[in-house]
Amino acid sequence: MLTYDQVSHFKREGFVVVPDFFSSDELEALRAEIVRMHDEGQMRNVATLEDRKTRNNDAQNLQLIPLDTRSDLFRALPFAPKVIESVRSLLGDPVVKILDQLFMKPAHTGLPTNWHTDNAYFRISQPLAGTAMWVAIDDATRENGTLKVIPRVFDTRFEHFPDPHSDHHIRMAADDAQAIHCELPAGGVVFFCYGTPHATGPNLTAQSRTGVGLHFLNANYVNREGVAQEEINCVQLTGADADGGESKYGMDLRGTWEESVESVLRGGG
Ligand SMILES: O=C(O)CCC(=O)C(=O)O
Repeated sequence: MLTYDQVSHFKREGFVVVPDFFSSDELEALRAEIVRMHDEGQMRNVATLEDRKTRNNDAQNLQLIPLDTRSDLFRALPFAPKVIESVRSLLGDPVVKILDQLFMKPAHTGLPTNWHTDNAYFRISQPLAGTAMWVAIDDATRENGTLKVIPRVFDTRFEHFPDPHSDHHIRMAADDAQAIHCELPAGGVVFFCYGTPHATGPNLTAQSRTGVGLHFLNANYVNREGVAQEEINCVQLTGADADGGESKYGMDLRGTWEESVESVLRGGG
């Protein structure tokens, strides 16, 4: 799925933007599931006042984690052949999916997510051995708080502090002037490695904006590295232990992505 140049860009810069990753049908199905989960009240406002406890009722940073237990479509997503092929070309075999979540910023009141690296959570020794795949569910612009990244610094270890405006996020100091704003159309994705500092801005527009984040890791870094097993949701995607999710979900999800998309589009969930 990814070209040689895209893979080289990821390894050199610590991220790569792929603007046309998901088709309009796939995007419509993902959106339908997000609307359903939102309407069911499943999302949580993680934004707080400075005490990190009192809920911020005026502004929101909505987060939902995990997704695979709430939606058959999201459970099938990591098994989409283009997702598997992309992450194995970035990380090398064998690859696992360790986490999935979404971030919704409501119109006008959507708050930023502050600068951090995913490796501050996962703590692996080779920051290029893991990648996030951030999916733009809506056209992602500077005005609605698209993802921004700082290139080429993924080997640096940054000190992180509790984010005073969130009940669990952490943040680091970063120079916004170095940021690349990844503006991309809905259906596009950004792959960025665990060492890459990233953040998102506030949503100043009249439409809500959602990003979905999936995290992948070269399986050689699971267990012997800092990834906390209780925090993650490991599914082996490639290599000798890959079973299509059978051991975790009780069914083999390989080859089911297109069918799952069609099922949601037909209204079957
Ligand atoms: O989409 C967002 O608002 C936050 C994304 C993010 O911080 C992440 O994927 O780690």
